[in-house]
Amino acid sequence: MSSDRLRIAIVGLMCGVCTSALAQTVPAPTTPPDPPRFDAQAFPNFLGAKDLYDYEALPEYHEPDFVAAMVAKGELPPVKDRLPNEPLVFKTAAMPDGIGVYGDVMRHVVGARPEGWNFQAGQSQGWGGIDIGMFECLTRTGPLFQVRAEELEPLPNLAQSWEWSDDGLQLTMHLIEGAKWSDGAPFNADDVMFYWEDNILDPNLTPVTGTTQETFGAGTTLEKVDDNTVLWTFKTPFPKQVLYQMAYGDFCPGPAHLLKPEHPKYNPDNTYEDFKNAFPPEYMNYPVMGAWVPVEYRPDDIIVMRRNPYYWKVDEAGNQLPYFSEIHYKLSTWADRDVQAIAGTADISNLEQPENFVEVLKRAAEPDAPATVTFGARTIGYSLYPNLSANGWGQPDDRAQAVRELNRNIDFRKAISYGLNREAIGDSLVKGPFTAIYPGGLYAGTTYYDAASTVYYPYSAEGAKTLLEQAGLIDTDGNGFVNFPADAEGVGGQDVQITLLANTDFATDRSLADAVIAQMEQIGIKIIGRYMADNQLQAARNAGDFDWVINRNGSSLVSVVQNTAELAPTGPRVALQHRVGTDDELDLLPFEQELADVVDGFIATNDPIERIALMKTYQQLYTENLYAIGLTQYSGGHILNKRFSNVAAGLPIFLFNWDVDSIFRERMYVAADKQQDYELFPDTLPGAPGSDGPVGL
Ligand code: BQZ
Repeated sequence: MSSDRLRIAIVGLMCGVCTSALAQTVPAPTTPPDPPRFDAQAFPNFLGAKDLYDYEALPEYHEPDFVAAMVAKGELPPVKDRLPNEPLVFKTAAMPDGIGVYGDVMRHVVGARPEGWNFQAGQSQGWGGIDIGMFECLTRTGPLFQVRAEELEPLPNLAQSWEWSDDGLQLTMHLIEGAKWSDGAPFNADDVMFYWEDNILDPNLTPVTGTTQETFGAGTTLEKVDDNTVLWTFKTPFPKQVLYQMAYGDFCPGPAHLLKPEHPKYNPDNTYEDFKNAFPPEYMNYPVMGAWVPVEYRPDDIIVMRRNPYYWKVDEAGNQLPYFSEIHYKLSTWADRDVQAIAGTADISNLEQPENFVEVLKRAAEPDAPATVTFGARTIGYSLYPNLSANGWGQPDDRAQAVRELNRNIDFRKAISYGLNREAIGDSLVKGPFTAIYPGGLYAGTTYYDAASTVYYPYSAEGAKTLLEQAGLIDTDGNGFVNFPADAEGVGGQDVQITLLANTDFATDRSLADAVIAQMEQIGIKIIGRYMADNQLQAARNAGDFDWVINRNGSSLVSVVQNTAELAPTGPRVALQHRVGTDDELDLLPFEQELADVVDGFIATNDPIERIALMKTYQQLYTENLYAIGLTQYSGGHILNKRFSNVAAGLPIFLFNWDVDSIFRERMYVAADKQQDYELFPDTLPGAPGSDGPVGL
């Protein structure tokens, strides 16, 4: 028997005694402390879903003067012929400042870079509102932050209306009729079916947000009924949940009239890489259903977009939206976005990196500050995700495989959690009431959160060390770091070395990685940081090429109803930290299977009481078993230039979706007397797809 096995045996033998020793060193789990009071939090003026907008034909329509002049010159059809039969009409009563006026520009800054325009085939446009502004989806959820809880259901968007069959196994969806892409081509069911059949169902392609057929329920099918109608068929009755998946990022079809000729199924000369890269960022005037079209791209500098002359939304006076004829996306860093927005050289930013809070709030407090900062609920949360697969996902070598085995050991995961001083982590980001201790799972302050169901392993370095020993990890060579047991395959007796993936696009991700590395060292675990830019990190993460990864959580843990399936390993390639391996099997731990069953149960029921109960069970399972390990939770601030109108109160930077969706940019405006002269291409409209730049008077 090996020496350390002997040591553990002796420890075990003495267990009569040590259980109490263990109890002494490892504090009992508790519920997390309540988050500090956060008086800066603003609250929405809740309203009904139908109060926001509806679809109807209006007696007359209007457009900016320069567009009317182009119509007069015969360069464009009249506005009524560019609009659908029943445009989407924003209700004035729900517009905080009412009907707006045309003019001015909204200036954004983004911290990532566009890979190309083929979002549906997996290319990122640089985030920060670019993709959300270009690609409209079947339903819409961002604006739901202001909708009364009892009326909460995804809003119609490209899908104007829908009805369920009596047995609830079919959903007939009516698309907006007569709408057009920004180049004038008709939008219809063929665009929807191309996205479904030749992107989602095509195993060679994965949309940016990782959409799969399972996203809409295992075995779900979709078929075209006619040009404006599609029919969904489900395996379980009334899966109303699925309407949330038809919103941003999972069902936002691209222009089939442009994409299909490049797809290998229809163009055998093209490979899937050719198709994915067929529309690089240099390709201008890419057809969209969104309010603005890219007309100018200067690498590492700026993307300029001009109004979509066929945009299918109006205000109650019949003014075709948007009110801004131009928007900018400056290509810089996420941190610079805050700096520029509070300085007034940009107009909008999500203050999502606590490292910037103090400086920004100091400037915002000055009377001549060009922008305001408003805080919503604490909906930004970071967690540490240990890779839980031991089935070959990501082709782990011996060391990585040994780490996976540890990750799957509850004592090891508890040791990590006890070893994390979350209060210190929060304070290392920003002092004050912003951050809260976050054990993991659902967030305090959100709809389905239940404190009593939340298990919190309070900070205790001693407790952590005891649990590491319990997991068979002892510092056998006395260098301060624990070692693998001598008989561990290929790594016996070596220091336990764990790599930690972290995103370099965000200072917060790096700060958290540094804190985790330092605190793990305190308990004897050696962590090596692997720092990568976002696109690279996503590729490594999706390939399973990681031991641990730090992740800013998505909307599922905030809203529960959005991306619900992602709350657990409900499918082969759904969970961030556990996917099928080389044997195409998911080697779930028993609690993971329970989590998946609870989430499937939540999706399958519409009973609000049952749902609340299910989420209590979910929270208990998640936090007790440390499905992922929470690091911190805080509210982000929304920086917005003071000259903008029609901004709803209590906007969270992130809930069902990001601010840039929730805020309705298409109905925001600047009053005439406040308008600035920032337009780079005044009086121009997008040109033909692929042509250079906009076309003007
Ligand atoms: C907001 C958002 C709009 C992606 C991205 C970025 C990527 C993730 C996430 C956020 C950026 C901004 O978030 O940080 O404030 O503007 O764009 O899309 O974090 O790295 O992969 O999921 O949305």
